[in-house]
Formats: sequence, C-alpha cells, structure tokens
Amino acid sequence: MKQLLILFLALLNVPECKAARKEMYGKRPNILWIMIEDWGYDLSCYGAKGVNTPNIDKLASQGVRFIHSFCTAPVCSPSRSAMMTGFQQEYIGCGQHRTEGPGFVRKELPFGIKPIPHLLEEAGYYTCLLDKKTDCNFVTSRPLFMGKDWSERKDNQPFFAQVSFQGTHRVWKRDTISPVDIRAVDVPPFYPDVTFIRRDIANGMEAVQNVDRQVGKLLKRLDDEGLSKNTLVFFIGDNGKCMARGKQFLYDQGMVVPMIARWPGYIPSGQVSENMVMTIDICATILDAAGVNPGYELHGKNLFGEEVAKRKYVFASRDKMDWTFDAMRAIRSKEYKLIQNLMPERAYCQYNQYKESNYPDLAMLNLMNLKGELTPEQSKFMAAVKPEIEFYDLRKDPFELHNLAEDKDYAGVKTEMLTKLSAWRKSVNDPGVSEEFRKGGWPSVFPTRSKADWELIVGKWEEWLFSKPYSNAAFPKINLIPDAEPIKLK
Ligand SMILES: [Ca+2]
Repeated sequence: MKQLLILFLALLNVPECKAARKEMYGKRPNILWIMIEDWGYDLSCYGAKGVNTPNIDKLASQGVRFIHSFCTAPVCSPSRSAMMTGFQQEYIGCGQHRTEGPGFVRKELPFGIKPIPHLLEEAGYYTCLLDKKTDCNFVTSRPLFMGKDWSERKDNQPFFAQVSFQGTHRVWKRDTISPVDIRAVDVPPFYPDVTFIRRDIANGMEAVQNVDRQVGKLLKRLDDEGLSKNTLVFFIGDNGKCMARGKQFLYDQGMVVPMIARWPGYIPSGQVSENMVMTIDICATILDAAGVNPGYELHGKNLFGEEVAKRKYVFASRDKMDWTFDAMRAIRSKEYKLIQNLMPERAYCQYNQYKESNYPDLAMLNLMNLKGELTPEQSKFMAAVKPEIEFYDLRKDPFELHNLAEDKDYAGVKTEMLTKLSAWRKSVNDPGVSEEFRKGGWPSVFPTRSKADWELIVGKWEEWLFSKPYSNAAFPKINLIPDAEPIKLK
C-alpha cells in the first residue's frame, strides 16, 4: 500500500517523488518489453471502432495507458535505435533509414553510450530477444542480447526480455476467427471513404486482433510461471501506423504509438496518463526500475517522474527512407503541431519502393488524385511540392488538414515553436540536409506513375484486399519502376 501511495505521488508529481522513486525500486523486477509493428491507437482500449483487442485492453486495465504517446521517428530503424539507447536518433548518428550503402555506414555508438540491454547485462540481468528483430542503425562489439528466452537465465536472476510481434506490419493477414465488417471501422477524413479503403482499414484491424492473441498468450505464460507480480511489462508500437499518410510521415498517424505499462504493486491499475511521453522514455524508466545508473543522462526521462509530467513538447524527425530522400522535423504540444519540411521541393508521395509495393491505400489515393476525385483536404498529401512549414491547431483540427502557417492569429505560437524546434535540432546535433543529400536517392518525379498504371495496380490490390479471411490469396506483385535507379552518395 505504501508503494502504491508512493507511485501515486510520483504520478501526481509532488516534490517528494524523486526520493520516493528511489525507494520504490527496492527489488529488481523482471522487464518484458512487448513491441508491435507500425501501429497507433487502433485498439479497443483506445476507443477505436471495429476492433476487439481484449488481451491488450486487459493489460491496460491492470496498469497505465498513455494517451499522448509518440515515437521519435516514424519508421523502424531510427525509432528502434533511439529506443535501444534512450537517445534521439540524430544524436547517435542513426537518423537515416536504412544506413547500408554508400554514404551510410553503421558505426558504433558515440559518446560512450551503451545500448539498454548491455547496461542491464552488466548489472546482472539476463537479457533475451524472443524474436529476431532489432533493426538498429549502429553496430556493437557483442550481440545486443544474451539469449533467446528467459528460461535460459540462472536461478533468481532477473530478466530483460524484448519481443516484436510482426503481424501489424504490412502484409496484414486476415483474422479467420473474428473478421471485421467494413461498416464497423472509421475512415479518417484524410482518406477517401470508399469500400476499398474501408476494407484495407478493416484488414489492419484483423491483423491487430491476431497480434492481440499472441500478446495474450505471452502474458498468460507470465501468469503460469508466477512471474506477473514482479515483472514490469511495457506494451508499445515501434512507429506509427503503416498507412499512406502514417508511417514515414510526421502527421499524428505516423507519430502516435500506443503505450501501456503494468507493474503490480507499483503502478496502480486502471490509470490513464495525459502526460506527453515518448518511446525513448521507456529506457530511463527501465534503468530506474532496475536501479542501473549509466553514468550519463539520457534524452528520454522516467515516465513517472517530474520532468515528464512537466514536459510541454515532444519532437520527432524523418530522414531518408531506403532510397527515398526527404527530411522533416516536428514539434508537438497537446494543442499544436509544427512540421518543418527541409526538402519542400519534393512530393510527400515521391517514389518509395516499399510503400508502392505494400500499401493498397496509397495506390487508391494516387488513382483518385489523378482522376480528380479527392477532396481538397485529401489532395494536399498528393501535392507535387510541400510547404516549408506546416502548423496545425490540433484542438480544432485533430486530423491536421488545415495548415495555419500563414495565419496571423497563430504567428506568436508558431514562432515560439519554431524557435524551440531550432534549439532542439542544435541540441541533438541534427545534421540537416547537405546539398549532396538534397539531390540524392530515387528520382523524385511526381506523380510516380500514369493513371493507367495506377488503375492496373488498384485492380491487383482489389483481388487481395477482398479475398476471404481463410483463403490463401497470393500477395500481389507490384511492378517496380524500371528507371528508378537511386543516385547514391559518395
Ligand atoms: Ca516498424
């Protein structure tokens, strides 16, 4: 009870909380870090329609669910590099997704920074990766994790386990147990409300339902082994949702990730936190819970500490995506979002092989754009160039459709946020955009294909999207653009 009270105090951010936090981490807990791919708040506990995720909902009901939670980069490798260290990806030289190839060589972490699993290993934890995915843009002298399962640990040794469930990554597999009706889902207004898009969204909901069962199985294992009581569990998405305007972009659909934490006896059940939190805060929280002092201060902060409770802004950045060269930076408060487009001369939807080969919704957006069938709001994302600054009042415009960068009423707050963003960019050693980078990558011609091409592609997607949940329909092969050789850096 005393510990519960202590945590309440920490959550409420009273002055005693620093001392209290030290006291609450007496016995070293196990740590289980569950990550799902490419997903936002589309879970039933976050109020999403047409989806049923009872296992994740139960986890949330037993702990705290964060409703203002964001990744630092809207794609795997920079976001995961940041999460594996607790530092913003630019600061550790990991901002480019991915870094193989000329001009992009993976290096060791700078400034004596160590990855979280190494810090825990050195503190006596058994560290294990239950799947295979780490996807970090740095190299290490020894493997990131010691083993594959916590069953390999010594008697009484605490463990740190991480797992990534892949089912919410495209390709989305349909749910044979509980298919989702297209009428049950919401279509955000930046996508056209047509059957094709509804089916795509519903298939994603089915994919997360499949993943929810995997999460349930893993949590049941903790229960069965009597470990739940002394295990701090995190549930998180690695980057925003894999839809056209989500992953790879700094709109909320790309930046928002679910975040849930459970630790019986320490985190009161049924909490909803409105603090502004980032994925990298998990690192500092874990180190504090394990009583590990790395000897340096992380960019991320303890989720239950004063600094997070007082935080006004979060920051995110997007750079190269494979050979699609672009650069954007974002600062977000609860009320406003400012996006700085460092390469405004390029289209949002310039060629990206991964997205054109995997995203049915992107094909439909392209086709409807070329047919003139999108609303003015929807067609902004299909423009050939971008504004240098985008500024949104999220209270009135949560879907980020009306750019207020030129609106005089918002000039003061816009300037303030731009100043904060510039200071933040300096503090994380943001390399920005070189002239060589500006000219690099795949050809930035837009539209990337003709209307006839997109018509053919949409036809291929239709067969896949509307196939029955239990069918073994083949994932369509979308032809690559033959003359899309990237310009590589020297
Ligand atoms: Ca991902």
